[in-house]
Amino acid sequence: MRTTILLTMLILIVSPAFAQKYISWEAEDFNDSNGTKFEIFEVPSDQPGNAGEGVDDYTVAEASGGAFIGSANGTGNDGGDWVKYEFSVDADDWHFWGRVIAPSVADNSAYWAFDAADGDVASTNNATMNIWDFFEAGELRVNYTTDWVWFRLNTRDGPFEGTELIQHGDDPVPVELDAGEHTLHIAHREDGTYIDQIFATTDVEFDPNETDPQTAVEPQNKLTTTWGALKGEF
Ligand SMILES: [Ca+2]
Ligand SMILES: [Ca+2]
Ligand SMILES: [Ca+2]
Ligand SMILES: [Ca+2]
Repeated sequence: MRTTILLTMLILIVSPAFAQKYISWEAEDFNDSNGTKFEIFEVPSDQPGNAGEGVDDYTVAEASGGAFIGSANGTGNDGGDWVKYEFSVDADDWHFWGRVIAPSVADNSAYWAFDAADGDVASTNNATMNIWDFFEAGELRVNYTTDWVWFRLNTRDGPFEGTELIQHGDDPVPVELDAGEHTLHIAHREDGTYIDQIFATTDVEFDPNETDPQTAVEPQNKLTTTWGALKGEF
């Protein structure tokens, strides 16, 4: 009887871990790149601020995997440089997030595209490419910080009909992906913008600013831990 109760509790505890799906990778672990504007920085990393925007020079003390990508202020905007990630998912609606440092309105965006041909990737907003803004809307600019923040993937005008993405709305629009292999290109837009990690989940409610995705992407470890603890009870 006690075993049945414990097993029922166990199922209730671990079920959400199996119902949810997650993927994540380090921004510095790109599969391919073009150009030289995206650098890999290892922490601690001193970065120039943006005097025109009131951002003092600062040090990035921490990053997942010990490194992140971006371009220091002074590198110049746009340029067509890009990094590419190859990944594989189940068919589903995926909510993408990025762990980003965006300290001012002049250091807070990148371009992106899913499943684009390398030759179509450019530093421009067109039918293929999108702008990913970080605290761009006027009312959000009070949030500028040199600390890492998780941002939902968003776009100013969308590449896919019907999938306008909302940055901070109550009803965020996911990216609908078929089963199998996909690519994500991130192309250079504003210097002084840094990316540490990319994370995606099918759970619309999941907020990586509240729960470290590292705990979510390793449900196997959590299950092992739970079983180990329960064995002690028996
Ligand atoms: Ca901007
Ligand atoms: Ca800049
Ligand atoms: Ca576009
Ligand atoms: Ca990283």
